[in-house]
Amino acid sequence: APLIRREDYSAPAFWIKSVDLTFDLDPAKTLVINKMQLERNLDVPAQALRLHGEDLNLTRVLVNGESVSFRHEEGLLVIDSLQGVPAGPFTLEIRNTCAPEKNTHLSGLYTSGGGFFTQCEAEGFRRITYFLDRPDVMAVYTVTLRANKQQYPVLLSNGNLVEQGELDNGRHFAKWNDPFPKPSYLFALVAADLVAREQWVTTRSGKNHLLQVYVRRGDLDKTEHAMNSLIASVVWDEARFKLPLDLERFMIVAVGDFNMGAMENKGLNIFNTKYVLANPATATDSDYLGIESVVGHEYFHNWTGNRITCRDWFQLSLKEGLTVFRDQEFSMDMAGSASARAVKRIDDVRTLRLSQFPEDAGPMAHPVRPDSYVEINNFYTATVYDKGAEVVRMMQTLVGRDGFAHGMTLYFERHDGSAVTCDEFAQAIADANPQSELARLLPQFKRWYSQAGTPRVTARGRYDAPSRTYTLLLEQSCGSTPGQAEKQPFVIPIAMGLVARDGRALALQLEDEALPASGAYPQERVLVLSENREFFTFVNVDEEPVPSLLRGFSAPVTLADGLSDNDLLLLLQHDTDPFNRWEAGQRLALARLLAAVRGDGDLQLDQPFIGAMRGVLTHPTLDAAFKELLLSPPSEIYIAEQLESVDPQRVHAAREAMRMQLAQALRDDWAVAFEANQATGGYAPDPISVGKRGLANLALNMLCLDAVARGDTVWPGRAYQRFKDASNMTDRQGALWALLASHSELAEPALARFYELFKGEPLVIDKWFTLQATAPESGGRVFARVKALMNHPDFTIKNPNRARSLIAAVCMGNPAAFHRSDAAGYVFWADRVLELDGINPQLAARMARVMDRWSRLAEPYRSAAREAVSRVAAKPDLSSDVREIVTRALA
Ligand code: HT7
Ligand code: ZN
Repeated sequence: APLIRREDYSAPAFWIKSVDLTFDLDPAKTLVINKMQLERNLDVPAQALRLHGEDLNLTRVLVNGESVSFRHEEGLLVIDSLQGVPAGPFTLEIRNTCAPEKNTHLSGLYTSGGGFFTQCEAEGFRRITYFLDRPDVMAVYTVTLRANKQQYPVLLSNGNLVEQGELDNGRHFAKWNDPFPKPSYLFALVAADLVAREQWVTTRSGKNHLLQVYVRRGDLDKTEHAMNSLIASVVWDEARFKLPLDLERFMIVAVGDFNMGAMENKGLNIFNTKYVLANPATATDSDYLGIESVVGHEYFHNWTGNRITCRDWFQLSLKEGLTVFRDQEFSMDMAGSASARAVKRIDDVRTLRLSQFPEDAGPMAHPVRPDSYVEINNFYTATVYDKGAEVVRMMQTLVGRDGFAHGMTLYFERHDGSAVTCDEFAQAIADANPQSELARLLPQFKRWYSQAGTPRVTARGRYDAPSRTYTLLLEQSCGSTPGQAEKQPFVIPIAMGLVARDGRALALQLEDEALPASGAYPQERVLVLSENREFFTFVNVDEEPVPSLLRGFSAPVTLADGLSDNDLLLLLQHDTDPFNRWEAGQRLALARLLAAVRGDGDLQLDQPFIGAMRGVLTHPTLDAAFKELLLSPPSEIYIAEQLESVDPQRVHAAREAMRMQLAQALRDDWAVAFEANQATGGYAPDPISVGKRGLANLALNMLCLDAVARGDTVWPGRAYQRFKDASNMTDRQGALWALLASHSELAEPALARFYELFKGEPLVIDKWFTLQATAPESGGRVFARVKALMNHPDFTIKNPNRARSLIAAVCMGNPAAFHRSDAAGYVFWADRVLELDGINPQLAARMARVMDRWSRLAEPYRSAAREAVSRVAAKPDLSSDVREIVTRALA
């Protein structure tokens, strides 16, 4: 497959103004009648009409009702006679068939659980009918669905239902019209036997809207949280950004077979069941939070993505980075308290560091706005989504929250209804804030869109007692990434404060700075680093401070500030910024873990560290959720990222040793914390209750770890009892995990009981597979279990959730089980990628990314890993999806 380059963009030769689609739905052979109104684009030279099409059977082509000759050319249908047609509209009618039940790619029109569903982003519409399947071609759609009424009583498409009725032979039809011009990737249809939870809402303008959540019969009791999240999203977008719901009807449909999380089709969002279905018995707190954020994300796309869309797929972050930023802000606003907001921010930063930082340092590194791709599906990445969101967040930091909201308003004034680029977004935010640092530095700021790699910021402070000045030297650099050897300096906003030895926050007066109107110098400010090296001098500083830099993780960079253990202990105790407080604790833990891994492997925790952790656990006022974050050591993946050469077994051993020592040293405190954090009353996923359940589960885990090591059966017994009696999935799963993670012999009966209880609940059975695949490895038992589970009657590689629950879980979520000195993990990985490639190339390519960082492994892992990647690459008929990943990995 060819490399597609951003610089080669050219406008389409034709516009499709409207399209009238009729579907005769049949799993084996669906007929699609596609009547389009087209016009030549007079701004570009006259060309033949080239329509995209993939895996289709073409039966008829008529131009203005007359048959024309056509030819096929590598995934295109070419009509030469349309070159230079006169200006003005003409009609093109195409008839084709496709085979939904054979569509295992889950892109285009496919069947799942006896119904029909679509997934068109990025290029799935061309698997339904011939079209200009590119986001800058926006058309008005009218859609008629015809299907057997008994099997498919619900017939849905985008927009408004304009007509429905009966047909012969037990069939019926529904006709939908979407008045908003949209790109083909936002088209959707659903035909299935579903039921809906419905809710009418009245928005600020006084308009009534019908919200619907469609699920399979029997799942209605799991839709309340999704509906509440949708209502909250509608309210939030109107309140925070003045963006109202523009549709009479907004539908969410859940489907069990889905490649990603969800899809923002106009007015008809299609969701992976994982992000819709929840009740206290089946879903954990983290599932509840995931649903809120994904429902919000897809809803927010209605403006940032649908009303204003991307000119081309290189601009994907225009909608994805911005919408992730919006869903993060939504979740933070929903969380409420400062502490709960910080917990959410820490969670988001952890995700970024676990997936985006490694991506930016590996063979798949690419700018937020990529320059080229072979397969666009491979670029729905952590960089485009999560780093893209950080870029938007930095803009907000530079122009302020109100300034950013004004920028958004200008963006919609300028571009509503069109397909634009990242440049246009950044320009609108800057133009709405002409006095801002963003406006002053805009061309340079946009390097965040064009340069890949994670910048490294080095900070050195010098206190001069005689002059009472503190000078901070900030320097930046960024390593080379594929195709980008040299980097120009970025614009890096660094939120910061200075902390005195007694924990006070000091006033921050920069040299030559006049007293602000407020009458006091601030205790927190944002320094903007835009050169390779810059000095910032603070005056009237009475004592040598400890700098607290990059507060709230104000830029997606790594920071080397040279702080000592004592400095970090001070920040852990006193920093007014909760993010940096957490960061200080993580850095103290990380330093000890890295010393053990790099040294002789031995980890002996020191009293100052244990004392600090005890201080956190027993702190009288810290929120439970925050304590849990502070007391959880950095993950094995994050530890590995800090190393030049990675031995995953040593990393695992060091982290397990830290967990064990914290379990033993704080035994009594864990017991107190467990008892003190029992959430009372009925289940609610509010931040306080979530925090309590999280800390109680961590405490139980530590108590079991310590007990099993001592041969004590009391805590494992209590955990088993709790597992049996739990009234919600968070507690049940937490207790089961405590047994698994401590290698208790009660883990087996608990697992068996869990399966029996939930064998009819696919999403819970996914958890059952994942728990077993991610349990701490010991002596190869976890890996052996995973291989055995591949033959479990409930396992199928064809369902993406199930495949992820076992294969991705062990390969990505359990480094010590996966990276084996006998290479069996890599052989397993290669076999699965090759197997999946024949079924679902998108999913196979995602699994293939497991090996992105193979070249950093220590021997013998490194050679064995390369061999496995080479074996995949050697398959002659590999999909272009997987080929792009493994080719880059081996480059
Ligand atoms: N915009 C949606 C992307 C998506 C997708 C992309 C490729 C293949 C399958 C897909 N399913 C959904 C999801 C989102 O970011 O909201
Ligand atoms: Zn999105």
